[in-house]
Amino acid sequence: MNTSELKQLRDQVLTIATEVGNFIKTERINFTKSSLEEKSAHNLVTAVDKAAEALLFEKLSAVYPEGGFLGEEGNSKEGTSGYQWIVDPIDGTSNFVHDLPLYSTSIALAKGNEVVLGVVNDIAHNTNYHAVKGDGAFANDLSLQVSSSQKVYDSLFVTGFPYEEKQLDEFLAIYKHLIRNSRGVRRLGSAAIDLCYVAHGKFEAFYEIGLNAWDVAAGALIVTEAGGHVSTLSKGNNWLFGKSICASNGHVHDELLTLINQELSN
Ligand code: 2AM
Ligand code: CA
Repeated sequence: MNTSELKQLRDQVLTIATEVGNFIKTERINFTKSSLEEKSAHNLVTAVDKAAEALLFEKLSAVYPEGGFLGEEGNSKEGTSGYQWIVDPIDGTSNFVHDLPLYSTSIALAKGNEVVLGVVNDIAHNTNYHAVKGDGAFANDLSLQVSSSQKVYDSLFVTGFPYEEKQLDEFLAIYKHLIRNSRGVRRLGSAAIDLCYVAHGKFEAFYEIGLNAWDVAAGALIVTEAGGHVSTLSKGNNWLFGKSICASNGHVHDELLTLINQELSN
C-alpha cells in the first residue's frame, strides 16, 4: 500500500477508533464490577474489552477485508494481503475498572514486523494519536515532536512493572537508580498511552518488558514518526514481538539502555 492509500485507510480507522471509544465511554458510565474476570493473576478483562474487540473486528474487516486480524481478546483471522490488524480494544483495563482516566484503544496495521499505520485513542482525553509511516505523527490535528532533552539526568520516564518475580527485582533496581539520577519515573498503566506521551514530548522515554504486540504496535510507530527511536532493551529490532521495548526521544536512548542493562542480568 502506498502512503496515499494508507492515509485514506487512516481516516477510516480514526472514525472507527472514535466510535469504539464512545462505546467504551458509555460502558464506563454504566460499569459494574460484575462483568470482571481475571485472565491470570491481576490480568483483568471485562465484557467491555470483549464487546469492543468484536466491534473492531467487524468494522476493520469491513473497511479492509483483505487484512488479517490479531486481537488481545482472541479474535483472529488470516488475511490475503500480507497486512494484518494488531488490536488492543482496551489497553489499561485495570485503570478502566478503577475509573482512572488512562485507558486507550490501540489499532495498528502491520506487514510482518513493519507497522505502517497506528491509531491510539486516549479515550478519556478525547485525543486520537495517529501516524502513517513516513507521514509524521499527530494528536488529533496537532503535529507531534519528541522532546529535545539530551541527558537522563534531565529526563522524566514512564514504565510498567513486569509480572515475574525475578524480573520485578531487576526493574525495581532500575527504578531506584532513575529516582536518584533523573527527574523520575511514572507508572501509568497503559503502554499505548505511555508511548503516545513520549511522542508528545511529555516523557523522554518509555521502557518495559513482557508486553505483547497489541500493546505497543501503534504507539511505537507514533514515537518513530514523531522523531523518536524504538528498540528492544538489548538494542535489537524485534520490539514488536520480542516482549522488550524502549521508546525514546532518541537523544537519551543509549544512555538509558546502558544503565538499564547494568541492572538486568540476562
Ligand atoms: P492491558 O490493560 O491491555 O492488559 C501496563 O504496564 C501494561 O501492561 C498495559 O499495557 C496492560 O495492558 C499490560 N498488562 C496488564 N496485565 C498484564 C499481564 N499480566 N501481562 C502482561 N501485560 C499486562
Ligand atoms: Ca487489553
